[in-house]
Amino acid sequence: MLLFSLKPHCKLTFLVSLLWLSLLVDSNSGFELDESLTYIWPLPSEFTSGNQTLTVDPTLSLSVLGKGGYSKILKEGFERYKKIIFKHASGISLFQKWRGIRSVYDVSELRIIVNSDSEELQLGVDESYALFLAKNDGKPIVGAATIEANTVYGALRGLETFSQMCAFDYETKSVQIYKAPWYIKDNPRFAFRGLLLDTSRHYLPIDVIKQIIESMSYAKLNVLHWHIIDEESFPLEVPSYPKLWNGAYTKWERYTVEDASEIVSFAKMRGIHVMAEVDVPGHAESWGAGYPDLWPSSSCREPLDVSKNFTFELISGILSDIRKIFPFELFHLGGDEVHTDCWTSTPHIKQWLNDHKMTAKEAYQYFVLKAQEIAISKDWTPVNWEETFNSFPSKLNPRTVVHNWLGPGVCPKAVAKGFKCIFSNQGAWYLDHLDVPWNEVYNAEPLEGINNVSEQNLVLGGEVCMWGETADASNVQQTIWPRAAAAAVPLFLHQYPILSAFQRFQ
Ligand code: CP6
Repeated sequence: MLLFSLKPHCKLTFLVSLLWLSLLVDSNSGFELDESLTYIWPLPSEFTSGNQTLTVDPTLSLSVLGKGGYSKILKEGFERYKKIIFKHASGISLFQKWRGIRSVYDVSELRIIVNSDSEELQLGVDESYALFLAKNDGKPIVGAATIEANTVYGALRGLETFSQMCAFDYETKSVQIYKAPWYIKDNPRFAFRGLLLDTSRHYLPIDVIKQIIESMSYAKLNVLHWHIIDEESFPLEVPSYPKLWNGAYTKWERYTVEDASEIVSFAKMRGIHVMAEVDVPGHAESWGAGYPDLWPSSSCREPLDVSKNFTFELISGILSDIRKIFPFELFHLGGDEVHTDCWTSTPHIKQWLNDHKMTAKEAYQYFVLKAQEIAISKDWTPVNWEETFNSFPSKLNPRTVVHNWLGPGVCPKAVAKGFKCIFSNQGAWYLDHLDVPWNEVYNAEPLEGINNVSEQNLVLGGEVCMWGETADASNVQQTIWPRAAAAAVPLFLHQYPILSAFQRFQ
């Protein structure tokens, strides 16, 4: 419209400037790589590079060798990464048909050797891999691109690295790997590299959760801590107690058993564990929407009524039902922020405390230990927030994993007593704290204050927490990243570059 209303000479100027503009945009779209840097995040533990440039065939094929043989996890993983690597593939083939340039590629086949055929995904599963990339000099021994791993999950980490090494070159319209030959050996520092998602404060649609899981794999994070329910809403279907999800915000903001299972298998395809949390006895008000007997009284609704057998029957029922959904060996029982005022002020509970000669604090311990026994009886290892350890360290089941959040000091104390620990210091790794800059996330050290190697080995790893009070489907990804990727570095690397060089920008 604008063009037709312009005078002819203006029209020409306008078109010429449009042309310039498009050229400018075009030439700017070729991102300049700094040759001195290695564009892999987190950086692999060991690598050497050279000065060759390899071209990658857009019809790149996969050949799987070793015991791994045919594996759906591997094949689907390869197809996912191929789409990422050749995002511009349609551009490539059109251009090449037109100009008839390059038809010989350095990398036409990716060989993946998987040594074990077990696809069991347990904590500490071997995620190591080696990646070799070089110009194929015609010798039949190794292909130009080879990933070797002990498990399919190690191979997935190798594929992630491979995809990060492939760069689209806007000039030749081809995918290239710079600085070959590459020899990479990589192995994560911690077995537990987590992200907490909270679907109680704001419901997150299944597709959003899947996108988050997919993005976790880009930073090699491997545990989704699913804080499914809390005081605000109970979005999960529990078949044995069908009124529990009356506590959902609406009937559209719910997860069926099938939805939850779909999330778990989506995660497994990416080598990601799902650790579910049922937070008791605090943070559970929403349970009473369906079963008001769980509340101390209708006017005092939290923590769950410690005096009733029904409370523990129901916890056992929930855990039995969801055991079928969550195969991961760790299960989070919460246990944080328990304010016992409703217990001491509600007559029948006050009476019960008297009869059992318990203080409110002892009743808190009684509740947590009973919940732990239930989880253990379902063959789960219980995880509890640090208040449980801070309140009764010598009473906790010795298998308990202590989950830090209040400050940096608890993991050193917990491991000194022989407990396993997960690091989530809120000052650094609570992603809802928007004022924490990425370099502080990067600088948090899960082993801080732990000097003895056998105690260091009790730290399973750490987790960044995306609490849901101030984040919903519209902004959750933007709040998680890029800072979650900053935490991925101390979680993945034994030795990582210190940040002092960057700190002057702060
Ligand atoms: N919900 C639950 C929360 C928090 C915790 N547990 C929390 C507390 C303080 C901050 C952020 C989150 N919202 N169930 C603590 C583990 Cl600053």
